[in-house]
Amino acid sequence: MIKGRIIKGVGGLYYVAAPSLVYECSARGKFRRSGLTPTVGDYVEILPVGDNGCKGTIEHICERKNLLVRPRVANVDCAVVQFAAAQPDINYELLDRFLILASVKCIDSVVICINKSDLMSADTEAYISRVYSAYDVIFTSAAENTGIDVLRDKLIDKVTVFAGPSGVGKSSIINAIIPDVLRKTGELSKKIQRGKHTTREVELLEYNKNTFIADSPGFTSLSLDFLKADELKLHFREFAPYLEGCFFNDCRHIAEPGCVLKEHVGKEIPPERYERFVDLYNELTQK
Ligand SMILES: Nc1nc2c(ncn2[C@@H]2O[C@H](COP(=O)(O)OP(=O)(O)OP(=O)(O)O)[C@@H](O)[C@H]2O)c(=O)[nH]1
Ligand SMILES: [Mg+2]
Ligand SMILES: [Zn+2]
Repeated sequence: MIKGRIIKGVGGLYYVAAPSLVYECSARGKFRRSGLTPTVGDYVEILPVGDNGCKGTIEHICERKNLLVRPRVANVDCAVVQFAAAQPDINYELLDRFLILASVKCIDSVVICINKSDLMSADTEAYISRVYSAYDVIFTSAAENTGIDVLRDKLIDKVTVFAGPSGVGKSSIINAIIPDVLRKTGELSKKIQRGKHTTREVELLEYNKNTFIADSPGFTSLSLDFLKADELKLHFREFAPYLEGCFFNDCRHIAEPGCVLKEHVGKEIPPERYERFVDLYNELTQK
């Protein structure tokens, strides 16, 4: 058996990157019958078939540490949540939703990438640096090729998914990170599309042997309906030190007297983030 990782799936065939080459694999029927669908990002064990040496069958799918639904990718190590400093303006509510989703999915590493920094006002930069100081924020410009090296360094030896609204430059940034993506992924790859994303198939683009990047089509909204309102607070990173110790043991940190967390709003906790927490909490309790 050879171990590898699914980097692309097209029409029932899976491309599995193994140490020496990429195998084109079909999946055993047992997976279909058990409802386990091989997924891009999966670690798998394959058996080579035939005599030309690059075809195989997937025999085993290793347990996943996580699974994103859109784009559908398993075993994601890092999420780059990307917005543009301008054109389009940042939708902070959507940005917070992405951060919450990354936390829910137990993605270890989260980077906020603010692209189009060539168009950024001093106000926007100051706002983001203040409100998101609990997160890793990188300012980039694909147009001026700045910040790319810093961002790339964060992604080494990880599987990273880029997410963000349409038109913020996700594909442009990935092209800048992997300028030789066509050569690196050979015939499996097609040019990453700029502008409106048309392809629905997700693909892991290889930067090096252990470093893969998945692009995604732009999001305009992100539903968090599956989340319990009382769990929401766990996904605001800067709340963590203040979740315990309120007057009421089951404090929701909304309007209770003696709320320790609220005492820190405007100090360690940015008021904007707390307000969006309350809005989202109310949304989740009304569903
Ligand atoms: N000024 C400026 N424009 C940029 C920058 N990066 C990308 N753009 C432009 O922004 C537009 C959208 O870029 P894309 O890379 O297609 O954006 P995307 O996020 O992949 O969009 P979708 O695939 O639709 O989700 C293109 O016209 C790019 O040339 C940047 O750093 N500065
Ligand atoms: Mg794109
Ligand atoms: Zn409280």
